[in-house]
Amino acid sequence: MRAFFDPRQLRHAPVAELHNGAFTAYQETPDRAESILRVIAQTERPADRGEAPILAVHSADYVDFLKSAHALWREAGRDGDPIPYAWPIVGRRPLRLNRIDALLGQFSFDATTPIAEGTWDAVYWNAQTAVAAADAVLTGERAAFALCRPPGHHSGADYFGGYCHLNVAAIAAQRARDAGVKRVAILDIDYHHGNGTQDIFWERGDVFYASVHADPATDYPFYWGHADEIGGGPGEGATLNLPLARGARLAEFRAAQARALAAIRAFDPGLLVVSFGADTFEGDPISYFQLTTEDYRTLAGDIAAVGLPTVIVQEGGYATAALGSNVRSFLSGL
Ligand code: OKP
Ligand code: ZN
Repeated sequence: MRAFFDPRQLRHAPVAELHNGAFTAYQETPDRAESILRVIAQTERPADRGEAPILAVHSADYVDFLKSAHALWREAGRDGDPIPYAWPIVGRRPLRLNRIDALLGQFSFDATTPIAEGTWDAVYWNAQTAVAAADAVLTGERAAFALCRPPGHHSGADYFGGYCHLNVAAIAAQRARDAGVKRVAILDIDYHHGNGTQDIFWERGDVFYASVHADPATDYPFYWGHADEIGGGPGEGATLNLPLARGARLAEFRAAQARALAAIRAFDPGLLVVSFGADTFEGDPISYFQLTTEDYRTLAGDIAAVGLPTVIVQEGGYATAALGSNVRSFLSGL
């Protein structure tokens, strides 16, 4: 299977994050990509398709903000990496403020995700990696792997958070739509609900979003991913949320994924994007499912059996030493 990666994706390297009330070492490290690179025979560097595929998903003012945030933080006289800490709560009147502190809140939903000096460069190439994998499938490959890092599925059209800045799954899906694929499905099997992806396609009847994830009653991102969220307007019925209780093993996960795949089959898409997170692994340091390395091959086999051209984008997975093996297992099942 063709795999894509650009070494500039490593340039996003924040030092610390706010985790459970304290600053701890940033979990979403460049090492994660290195762990996957060690098990993949070869990766190709993506072509540069410019900002158009990014702007097909994200708003122009948000993209401008991402490019300038770190420099604005420095201009404000600050050391370290900007982390949002003040938000216009829902219902607050919209204001157009220029102060970096206000912009950080305007364009984010949580305080877990810094913007480091190299972040724009890294997420730009992260997006190109997703576009390249989509293009490979659009030109005849049965499946292609985008070694995305950082992940993307928590990022919405105009917000970052949850280690995500640009929504790589959404960018790949929209790329396929813009190439003429009439209906696209996204299967999100990261431990966490992909709130950004859901928001982006909430009112869209042409992109189906199905997610198996930890119940947001107990797990991040809390405010999205409940079973009664099914999409709105023309997108009503094109969102499917399948939350699972902590402790889920292969049997429960596989049954939920089977429901998602049945719904995707019924939607009859021309292309499938899989948001693959290996943070469902039993050894993951921030998650509470119990999948084994071998289980990923089984789950991928079920996905392959649907027979759709498939773009796999990497999302989470924080047991870094095992990450490569888990990804290899998953890709082998496809
Ligand atoms: C990104 B992806 C804080 C827990 C939340 C952010 C998790 C982001 C996961 N105690 N931290 O979905 O793998
Ligand atoms: Zn996750």
